[in-house]
Amino acid sequence: MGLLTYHTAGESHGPAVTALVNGLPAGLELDLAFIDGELRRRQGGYGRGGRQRIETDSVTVLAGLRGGRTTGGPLLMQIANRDSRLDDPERTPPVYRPRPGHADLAGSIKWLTTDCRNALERASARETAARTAAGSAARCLLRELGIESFGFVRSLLDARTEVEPTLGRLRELITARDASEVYCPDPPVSERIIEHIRQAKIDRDTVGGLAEVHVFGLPPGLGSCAHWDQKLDARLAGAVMSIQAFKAVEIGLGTGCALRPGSKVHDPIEYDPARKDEPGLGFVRPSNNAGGLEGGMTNGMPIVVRGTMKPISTLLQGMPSVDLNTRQAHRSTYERSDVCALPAASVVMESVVAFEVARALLEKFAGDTMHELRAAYSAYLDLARRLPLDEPSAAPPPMEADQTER
Ligand code: EPS
Repeated sequence: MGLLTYHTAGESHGPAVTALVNGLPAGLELDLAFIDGELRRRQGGYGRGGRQRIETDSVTVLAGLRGGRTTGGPLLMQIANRDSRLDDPERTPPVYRPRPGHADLAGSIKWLTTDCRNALERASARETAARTAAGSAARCLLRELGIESFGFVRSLLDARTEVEPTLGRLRELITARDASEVYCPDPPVSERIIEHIRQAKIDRDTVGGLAEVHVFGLPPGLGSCAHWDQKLDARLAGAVMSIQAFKAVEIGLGTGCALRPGSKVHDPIEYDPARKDEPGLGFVRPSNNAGGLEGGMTNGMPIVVRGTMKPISTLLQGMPSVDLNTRQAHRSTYERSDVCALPAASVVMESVVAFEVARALLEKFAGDTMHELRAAYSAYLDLARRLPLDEPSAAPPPMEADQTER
């Protein structure tokens, strides 16, 4: 069985966007209602523009599924674009005045044209519908092993929730988040976020913010410290940074690590025998500044990832720019867009994070079928609980009085 990978194809105003997922084990029950539910969540959120009143995203599986279960072959999912008009020059004209912040300028020059259309169609966040489908399929796999995720909006401008998600409160938090028009599980903060978005719309401006994802129920040891490209924190950072309009990624305390000494950053290690049957094997940490990742590996605590989304680059008022044909100063072209897509981006972020976690899981417990995956996973946890396995003595040598840890 190969590595778990996915690729997307499709233009924003082409006939469809697609996701091709390779490497899912056979026998995974794909919850299509769940995937469609996530697609609908991605379409929502206060601050979206007119496009989402046209689209009703739903996945059509074209390959890799039989009787509701994966076959082991490539899984091809398609989401139709109702606003399909790529080859209609009247409704989808060339764009010669690049929007600062969008892919327009760099993309048109890259492909040696003054028309930004091809680049912007592919760079468009419409593509994140396909990523959400792929990530939600990965979440179906994670759920089989009791691994759950929670994505939400942490802040927008000065409105910030201090809520700290825990596995015990997961259902309650999901209900609160889903009752919020901006996917923030804190009603007073939610109201302030909506007010900021409303004001940005009045100002013909846009706003971004922070989205956050927590992943619960992980065993220690996913990812690897053995080589840089196997480090799960690096892969998560790459996946989150690849989401349209994301400009920064933090794990756990993140940039806050620079402001504290080590004793206030590192999470003490404790052992609670009552929790040895949990995926964390009983190793508990009173804090989680590491965001569940040490040495590029999961440590048994929840993964915590935060991403910074910049404000959408299509401003109703335009921005100073240059016409690529005349090289004369001209305000950038306005294309119908969103005032804020941060709530939607929190759904996309949950998807891309889940995909990387599923990938790391399948790297460690590779198998052609779900049977093999479940067996390998539980065999690993059994072995880890029985540590030490074959070391000559479990008792550590006595420490010299002057011996200090290096
Ligand atoms: C986007 C521009 C808008 C957004 C789009 C991303 O599209 P349109 O020009 O068709 O109004 O709606 O996002 C989506 C279509 C989506 O489904 O998220 C852009 O320029 O990136």
